[in-house]
Amino acid sequence: MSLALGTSIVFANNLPAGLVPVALEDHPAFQNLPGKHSEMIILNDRPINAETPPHLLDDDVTPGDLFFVRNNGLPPNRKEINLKTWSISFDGESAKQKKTYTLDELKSKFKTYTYQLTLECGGNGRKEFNPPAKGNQWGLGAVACAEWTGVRLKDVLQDIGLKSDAVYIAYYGKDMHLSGDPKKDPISRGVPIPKAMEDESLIAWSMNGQDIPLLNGYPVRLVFGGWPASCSGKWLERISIRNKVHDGTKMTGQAYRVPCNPVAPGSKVENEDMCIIESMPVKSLITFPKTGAQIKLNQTLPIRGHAWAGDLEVQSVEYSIDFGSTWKTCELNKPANRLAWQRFSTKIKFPKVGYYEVWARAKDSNGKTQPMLLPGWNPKGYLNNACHRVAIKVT
Ligand SMILES: Nc1nc2c(c(=O)[nH]1)N[C@H]1C(S)=C(S)[C@@H](COP(=O)(O)O)O[C@H]1N2
Ligand SMILES: [Mo]
Repeated sequence: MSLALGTSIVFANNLPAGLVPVALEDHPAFQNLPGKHSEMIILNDRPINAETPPHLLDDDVTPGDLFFVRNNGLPPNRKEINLKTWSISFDGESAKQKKTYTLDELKSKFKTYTYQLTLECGGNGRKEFNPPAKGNQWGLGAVACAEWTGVRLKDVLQDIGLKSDAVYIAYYGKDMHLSGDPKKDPISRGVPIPKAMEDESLIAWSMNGQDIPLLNGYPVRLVFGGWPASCSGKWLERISIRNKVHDGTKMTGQAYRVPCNPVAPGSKVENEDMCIIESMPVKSLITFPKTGAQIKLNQTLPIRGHAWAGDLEVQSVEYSIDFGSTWKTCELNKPANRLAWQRFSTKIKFPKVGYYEVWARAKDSNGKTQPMLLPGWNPKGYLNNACHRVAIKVT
């Protein structure tokens, strides 16, 4: 916690176990995540989890200091990371050979690609679900779209050779389990082979032309745009090519899974009725203005934000100022490349003085739209893609 506060806690021995210093909840001035903006909202410090307020996600490409952090364990220390010797080993029952590449070998042997890729935590928006789900109470800001540079995972997999029975790739990172037990993984997930073989699936060493921030996986990580960000292994050391759906930590049971069929809120769902989350649902975020903005009656309010739709493209974005009763179309840009979020914008005139909410609603290329209030409840509180609501006062 001292790390997050940027100073030592003088009477730390007296701090009741489990009590989070109040400074971490609501005093940005005290917060000090290395390499991160001071207005990041820290949800937990062990492991570190921090989200970005929506109005700070206004850039087309999210800067590194504003990229959310979702850790399941303890990240490696920068001092333990040696760029010259860092390597990624490939193995598994469906690998034709075992092989290890240093980072330098990866960079020189394979062609480099750069894509803007959207990552969203599967639990983003969890705090709105009722009955509530355990876990980080993410608001809206566990999403970002950065420009990632690396090699295509498929080029490396082709160099290794996949047996015909290959089903899944699994990652292992250098972070440590919270218990400190080196035999336990904090998380080890992955993706099915078809997702691994997409052009945009990267082993990336650079975010926005710079080193990846330590908390986001420095020196190298996987990036699978459009899928729950939990698939995108950080501090990547090993990839295993599996002949079955990977069964690593947080792949099985209820983790990163939703009921295969809708259930009533509060239901208990058996493990065998839970399905792994793959492509994320269509969603949008208003990044300007900040909620609570005030304008004069005869002024025009510019609105803008981003929309994304998992593996799909966003077809349209609409806005409403009357609680979803009527909708008007926004301007919508094409994505910079597949799996990048898309900018939407419009200008709004309000009919009279008073309180309004601006709601945004995106539609994906299959014609699916965001739910206005909440999507189907699920036990772990994943996939909340409800419309973003921003409060406006017209005076
Ligand atoms: N090695 C490792 N990779 C990981 C994680 C982790 O804890 N350890 N967290 C996963 C989860 S749940 C998410 S949402 C994303 C978050 O990526 P970010 O911290 O760069 O935003 O990383 C994923 N990859
Ligand atoms: Mo996540």
